[in-house]
Amino acid sequence: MMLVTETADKIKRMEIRGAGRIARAAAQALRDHAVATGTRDLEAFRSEMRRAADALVATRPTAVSLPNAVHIVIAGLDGADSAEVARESVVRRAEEFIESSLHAVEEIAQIGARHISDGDTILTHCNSEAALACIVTAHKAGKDIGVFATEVRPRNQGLVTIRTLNDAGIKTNFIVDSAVRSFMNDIDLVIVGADAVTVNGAVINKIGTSQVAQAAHEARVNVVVAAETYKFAPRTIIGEMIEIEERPAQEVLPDDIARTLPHVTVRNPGFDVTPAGYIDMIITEAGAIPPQMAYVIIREYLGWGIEEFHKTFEINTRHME
Ligand code: RUB
Repeated sequence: MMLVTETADKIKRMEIRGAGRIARAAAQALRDHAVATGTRDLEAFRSEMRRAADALVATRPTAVSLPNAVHIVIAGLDGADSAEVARESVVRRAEEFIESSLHAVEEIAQIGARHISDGDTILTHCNSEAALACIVTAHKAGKDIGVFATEVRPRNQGLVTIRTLNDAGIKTNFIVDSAVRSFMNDIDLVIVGADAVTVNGAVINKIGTSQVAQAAHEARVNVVVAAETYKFAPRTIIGEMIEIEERPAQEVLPDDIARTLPHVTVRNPGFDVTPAGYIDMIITEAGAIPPQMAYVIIREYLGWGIEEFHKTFEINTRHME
């Protein structure tokens, strides 16, 4: 479990962060763990891999890319008839997932870049490799663009974003989160990433995204979400909600100050929900879709319909009829 524990710790500490990177790191950890687990006993191998899968999924609750990736990688365990076959399946599926994830980001970048016009000013929030890939690809295509990037309190992911934009040679304005509305009239397009997309087309992303989207909506600025299909949440089909991670108070207010304020409670949700009505389109590797088509991605692309849940979890359908 050492490799898995190491990766799980890095995800927990946010040394590995961002929904796509977390998913690929989990797939890689499962692959390495499968190779390192030498047992020839099928049952022992299965339970070892399931333990590893659970440890990875338990690290952070919101990014659906994580359980989706883990599910994809270990999906062949049940059907395998020997430890060797099961091991091969985990290795193959993990490698395929990582490759397809990288490919998806490239695909999204191409589609997203076409939505960016010469002369556009784009606003992005947090640090999303999918959103940044669209912006950098448009810039590389010779479009003259500028970017506003937010700071992203309390973890300052905006610093990572401006480093990437700067290194690509893109003119960038760095603003505090609360300045978004002040600059919205200068913005042509908002592009953000996603940690999860629900069946009704709502997007869960870094805290503050919904305020950005609301300000954009008011100013008639289009909001585009760049999200690989493995960020769509199958379990929202059966009514499950996405858990919003509540992070430690110390990220917002140091303990020595908090101790002097006994009546003050810090609230520190890591993510928020942007309703479909504020989103113009979601760009996936399967093409750009209106958010209202999220169900189609979950069903046709990820292969999860209500029937799959019946089979997998033996849901009692009588209540639904
Ligand atoms: C990261 C975040 C990103 C999405 C999409 O939050 O909200 O916008 O994960 O990123 P955190 P990507 O820093 O808390 O992990 O496009 O890279 O998957």
